[in-house]
Amino acid sequence: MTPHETPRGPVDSSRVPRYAGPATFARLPRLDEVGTADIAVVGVPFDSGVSYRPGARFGGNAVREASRLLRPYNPAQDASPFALAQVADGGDIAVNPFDIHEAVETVEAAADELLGTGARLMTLGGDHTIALPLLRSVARKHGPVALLHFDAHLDTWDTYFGAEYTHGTPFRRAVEEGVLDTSALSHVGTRGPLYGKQDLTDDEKMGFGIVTSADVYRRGADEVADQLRQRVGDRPLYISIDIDCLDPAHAPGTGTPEAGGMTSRELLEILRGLSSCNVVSADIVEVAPAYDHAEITAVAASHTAYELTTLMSRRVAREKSAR
Ligand SMILES: [Mn+2]
Repeated sequence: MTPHETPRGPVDSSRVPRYAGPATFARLPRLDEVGTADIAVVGVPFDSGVSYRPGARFGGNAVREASRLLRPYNPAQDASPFALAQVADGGDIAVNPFDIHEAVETVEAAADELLGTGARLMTLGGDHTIALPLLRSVARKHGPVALLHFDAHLDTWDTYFGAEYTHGTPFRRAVEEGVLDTSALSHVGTRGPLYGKQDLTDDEKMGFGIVTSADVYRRGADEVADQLRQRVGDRPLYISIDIDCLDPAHAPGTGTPEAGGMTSRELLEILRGLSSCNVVSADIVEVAPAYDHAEITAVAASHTAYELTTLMSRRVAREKSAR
């Protein structure tokens, strides 16, 4: 897209009701309708890496359905994300459900292609396995990236049943492969029982800091966002959000729920506090609609994607005006 071209926005809801027509993310155009995008929203319907409840392969489309109600102006960030940048729905990456290694390769190749067009990625999972190929691809473009990982769990375990690629292991693999900047790694929303204290020792050795769910409650979203922003600085930042970072009251539709989580309000406020950060791509994973009720989880995920998209579109606009 040339800098003077006006981004094509969502379907006009004063003419076509929000519940009508195809459910692209936020009723935005498809990527093939606009050619290239500053931010491509892409689904990854893959859940062969889960250790407990399956079903996140249906997450992307559930989030798209729930995103019909997103409106064009975001007052919390004082920005119209779909006017600042071309955001488009790139459809789904078709991955092999029977071969995890092949699926990981497919996601990586698709991400390479999209990032190669200059787009930032807003990925809708799928289970957390997909963060590894996405991080590989992002690091190929930007070098090792800072990571904010919102999750009840560490996801830095080594293997499950001998498998190295699972939804509980992507960030250990990413550290081993050198695709993360180990001076700027944080988990946020961590809680729940572990296999042993060694899990925390190993995680710390990899370079992760931890902001627990209880820390967020005690210190508040603003202070937590300040701390995360200082840790990340202006490094290229990848944000990975496992929807189970939220309490099951706010996100029941997920594979490995843990009590005592953040509220959706806390998550959204922390993200809004990261407005100066250089978010180069992001994912939202582990939305499993079969366990959802009244779209509670999908609505939370769609609003989370909206805040992430706004962060990225503001950064795109700043970079364009600086050129
Ligand atoms: Mn996870």
